[in-house]
Amino acid sequence: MQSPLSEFPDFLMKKALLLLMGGCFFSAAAISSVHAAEKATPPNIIIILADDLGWRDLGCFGSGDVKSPNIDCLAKEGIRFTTAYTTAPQCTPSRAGLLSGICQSRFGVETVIGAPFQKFAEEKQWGMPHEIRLFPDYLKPYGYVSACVGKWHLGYSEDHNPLHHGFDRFVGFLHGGSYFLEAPGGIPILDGTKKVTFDKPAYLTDYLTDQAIEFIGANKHRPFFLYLAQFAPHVPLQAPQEYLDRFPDVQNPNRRAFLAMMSALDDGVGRIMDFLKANHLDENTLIFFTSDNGGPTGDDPDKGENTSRNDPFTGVKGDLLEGGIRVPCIVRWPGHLPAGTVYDGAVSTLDFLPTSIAAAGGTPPGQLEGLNILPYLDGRKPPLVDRTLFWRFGIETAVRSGDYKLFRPYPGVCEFTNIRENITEDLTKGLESENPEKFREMDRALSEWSGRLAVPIWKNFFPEVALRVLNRHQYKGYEAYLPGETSLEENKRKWEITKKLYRESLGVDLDSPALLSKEASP
Ligand SMILES: [Ca+2]
Repeated sequence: MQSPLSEFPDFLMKKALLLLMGGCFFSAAAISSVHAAEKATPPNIIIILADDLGWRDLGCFGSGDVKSPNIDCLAKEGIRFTTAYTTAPQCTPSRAGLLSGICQSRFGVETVIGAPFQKFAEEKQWGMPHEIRLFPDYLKPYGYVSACVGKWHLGYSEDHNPLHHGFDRFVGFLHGGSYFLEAPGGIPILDGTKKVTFDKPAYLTDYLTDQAIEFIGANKHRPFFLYLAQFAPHVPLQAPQEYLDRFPDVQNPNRRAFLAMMSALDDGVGRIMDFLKANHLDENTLIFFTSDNGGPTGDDPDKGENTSRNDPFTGVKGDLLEGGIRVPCIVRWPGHLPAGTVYDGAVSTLDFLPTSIAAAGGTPPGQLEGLNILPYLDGRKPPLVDRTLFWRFGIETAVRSGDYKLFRPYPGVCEFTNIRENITEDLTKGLESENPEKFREMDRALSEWSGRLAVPIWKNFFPEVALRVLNRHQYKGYEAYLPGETSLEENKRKWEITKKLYRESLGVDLDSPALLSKEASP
């Protein structure tokens, strides 16, 4: 294993070399002066969140065909994390955890808002509870202005507009999905609360980049927080010809579109960096880049699959295997964090908020669950190797503690392994019998943690996720699957199939009030 801090002794040497090479390099500011600067001028903070981007889907994470020179450059100028986790394997709960700094299951935002509940979300005003504070509220005392640009997915009704959750500016869409080429069409793009009208066709990824740059330009003389939640590379797989033309030799149209979408996402990062540099803002800006969940691998866009890759991990968007929750992650803050390093310690998107508060000169309040990771990254504290992280997503639960992981795909079944040695989570390498003491300790911790969580405000299970985990454990014979959301009637049918699946295979009653909130049933 590479030590998280193994590259530190070479750090200054590397920086000098990079400066000499004149390419994509670290700024000349000295790390030794940074802690005084931390208190002087609060840095701008930018989170760039990709949607459904798998762990392998960047050049700097080893993808052979994804071209991401600008995102790779962030990694060369910052830290690349090999063991970064989101708090959930799907959009809504993952975003709720990231923006609040609190595990979303503590306040009932446990599964996704969307099919088959799309129609109920607005009517029942499901969304981020208003009493839970988000990034903008925590940063406001330090003089920050905040913008949410892109996908929200934390409530569709007007009272859940980001403007009602502390953001000063919002441009984007409230729903979980949109179109790339038809946008503006289909799902409305909002500027604040008003629907945007477009004079000419726009490509969503480029449009959101434009809006991000406009916000930065308008606020360059004060500290700003920009949450840029790009929709790429989520389905539908759509890209304009100019991006498709960059991949003329790719035969698979879905893969070609994915690569083109990634190219647009990467161009956007490059344009933002160019703008920051041109305005002398890039050195005093802390940037996080990550994905909201693991990739929905596979090649059937009708099932939400986008050809993304999570290898070497097993699992996909929707489950708590590594492929569902381990994501590519990069953090860049010149002069404060070492450039061009790789960090193997376990970090979480829950860490983004406390880290940002610390960077702004504050002390993260006790209710936040993540860590200020700055002292772990600049060598003031030892590597994060023994950390414990918990997950609950519907009936799936998991805990990682140091090198061990315990995953319960559904009640009564567990997978326990050394995740560092068994990164593919091969079921034949289970350790329950070899290390029963550790197993019992983690199992107890997981059920105690889970027992303290809130009852979900809504429940949303997917037959396809159930099928995957059942098949992994040799439950066969369930082929029923209704893709997408078509009508209320079909939604109800989909829900009935899900319930039947769990009841007959596992004896689990999804309508049980003890398991989940009754209120949320359609
Ligand atoms: Ca997602």
